[in-house]
Amino acid sequence: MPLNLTRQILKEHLEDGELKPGKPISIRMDQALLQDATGTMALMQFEELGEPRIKIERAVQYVDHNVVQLDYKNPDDHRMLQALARKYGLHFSRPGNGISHYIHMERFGKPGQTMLGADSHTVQAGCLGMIAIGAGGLDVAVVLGGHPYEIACPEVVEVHLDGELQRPWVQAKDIILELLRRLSASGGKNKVFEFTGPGTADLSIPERATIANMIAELGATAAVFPPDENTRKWLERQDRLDDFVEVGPEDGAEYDDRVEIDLGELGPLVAKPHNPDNVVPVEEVAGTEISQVCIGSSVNSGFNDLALAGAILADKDGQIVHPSIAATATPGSRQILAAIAESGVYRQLSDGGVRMLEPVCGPCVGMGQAPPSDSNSLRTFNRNFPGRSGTPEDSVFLCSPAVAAVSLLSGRIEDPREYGEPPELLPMPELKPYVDDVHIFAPAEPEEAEKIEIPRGPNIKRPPEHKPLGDSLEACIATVQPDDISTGDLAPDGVEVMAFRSNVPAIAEFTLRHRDPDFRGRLKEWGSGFIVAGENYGQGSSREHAALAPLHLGVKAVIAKSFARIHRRNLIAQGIVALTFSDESDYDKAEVGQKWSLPKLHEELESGSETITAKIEDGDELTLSHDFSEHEREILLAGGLLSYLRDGEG
Ligand code: MIC
Repeated sequence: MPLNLTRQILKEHLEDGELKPGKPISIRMDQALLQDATGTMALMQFEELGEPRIKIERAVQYVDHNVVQLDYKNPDDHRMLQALARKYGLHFSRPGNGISHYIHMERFGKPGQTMLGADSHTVQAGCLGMIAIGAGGLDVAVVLGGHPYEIACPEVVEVHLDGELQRPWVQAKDIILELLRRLSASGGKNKVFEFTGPGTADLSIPERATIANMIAELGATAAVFPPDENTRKWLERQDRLDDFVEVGPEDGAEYDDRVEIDLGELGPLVAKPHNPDNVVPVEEVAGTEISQVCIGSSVNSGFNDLALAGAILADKDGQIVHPSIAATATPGSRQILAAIAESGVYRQLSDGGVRMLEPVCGPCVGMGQAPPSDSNSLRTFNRNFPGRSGTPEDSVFLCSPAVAAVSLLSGRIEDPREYGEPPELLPMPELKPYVDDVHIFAPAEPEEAEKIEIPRGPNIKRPPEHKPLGDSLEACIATVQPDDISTGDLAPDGVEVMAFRSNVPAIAEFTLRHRDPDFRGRLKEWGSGFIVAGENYGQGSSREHAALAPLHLGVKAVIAKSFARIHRRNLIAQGIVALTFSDESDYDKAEVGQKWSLPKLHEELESGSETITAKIEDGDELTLSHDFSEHEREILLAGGLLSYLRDGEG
């Protein structure tokens, strides 16, 4: 059977298992990506593995998330990360270089390779034809140690793009918003989306990057854009022609499923609060008053994204950012910053009244630029989960740079097709002068590395211990949560909370603070507890703090209608049992404070039973399910992935 590209890459990297959708497979990883907010825990867990150096072709530690230096906490993390990277063999990208995903696409992504990253948007690198997957820090640590990564073999969905986008008013962002509209935030679970067709060939690499990045919002495993002439040209401009590899789907390649989009039919779309899949045509929200417009983030921070807003502001005399709104623009990387500065785009934006931000994640993760109370914010970002902007009762709309650019002028959401004649963009200057890696530091040589001492500040605490599972579990239900709880509900975004990413006891104090403020108090009183939740529990980011913090508070099991892929795995890796209801209506039986037990858990996991028996204190018995692989059952029995590997069972 002719193979699609995803299958070919998986086959070439397969260490164990069978390439049958749903079956567990272990994949060898060529590269790893870490960022500072997840990297501290990942590298401290790597230290626990006791390996002297990483055993992977290329790993890069970026600093782009926790860059607000309000006090010593974030800078202490960065200093530790730089030393850890130097010692253990990772490259280190200094703060100010840009957003990890954007730089990785510029400098390191390679067609045909695999990558695991401690960030859900690692998938962005799929724009260059690699399989790049987001994961929790511990899984990345284990991959750095030379182990393969285990996942359920994904289905491969062909996304066939026909026709042409009506640029500049309809953009790549609208393609991914359309996929979200059709398939929903959980519609990509255990799937890789491989893009084909003439509409795909027409997309630039940054446009593909926007789509690949936000494939994470579908809960998908990865996105793959088979490399082509555009990929070759991109790598050539980056002085990396040698990294180009001619791979692609075989003629007549088969896929497990297919989605078709006619780009000519597509109009501008907007995701309304509070989920990226809450997508409507722009007409439906046009006229909505806004207090803020933010352009940039790991998506839509390329040259053309910023140049369009600049050109609109410079298009007619007196056209400025409307006085009732605040606007920001973020370039994706130092290269883009240099390009907008040299071309004149920076000046257009700044003269027009846009606040120019440094190339970091910034407002996308609530690092500043929180919107005012009771107002709407329009952003070209990838997520709009409640409170993510830093304002608890926020109302964030996601859109393309075209919608954002025209809305700057009126202070209301506008349909860009009504703007009239599109303005001319300033041309992008030659990239050559900016392509260098002087700010990406290579690791130390092994002899020097041995002597490097790791500096740790007072906010840096070692990762929690894993304890082997007992025969059974018994605990009270500590909270009952609805569908679509995001990892941001469990470990919130923003300057205040994210500064505790290397301090699990401290970050645990913020768990579910908006959803259930008494949750922590209950757990402290009881010492342990279970979480009950609806569908798609743990959607969104890869932050394993959403598992580490509950673990610290005493959460032993989460019983949900369904889990998002990365968070499910993070729970297991940290030794928290992630179970589902065999009969979803049993969810309604759960009440806070009620005692539930899993009386035969150890035996059932050990024997490979497909179901787990649960009892409610009043005598009701129910059946729970799981989809643990054999390894995952062993990991849970050992109390977590670290103890599983340390005890030599891996
Ligand atoms: C995100 O976009 O949600 C983040 C912040 O990049 C996270 C990583 C983190 O929480 O540090 C992600 O996507 O995994």
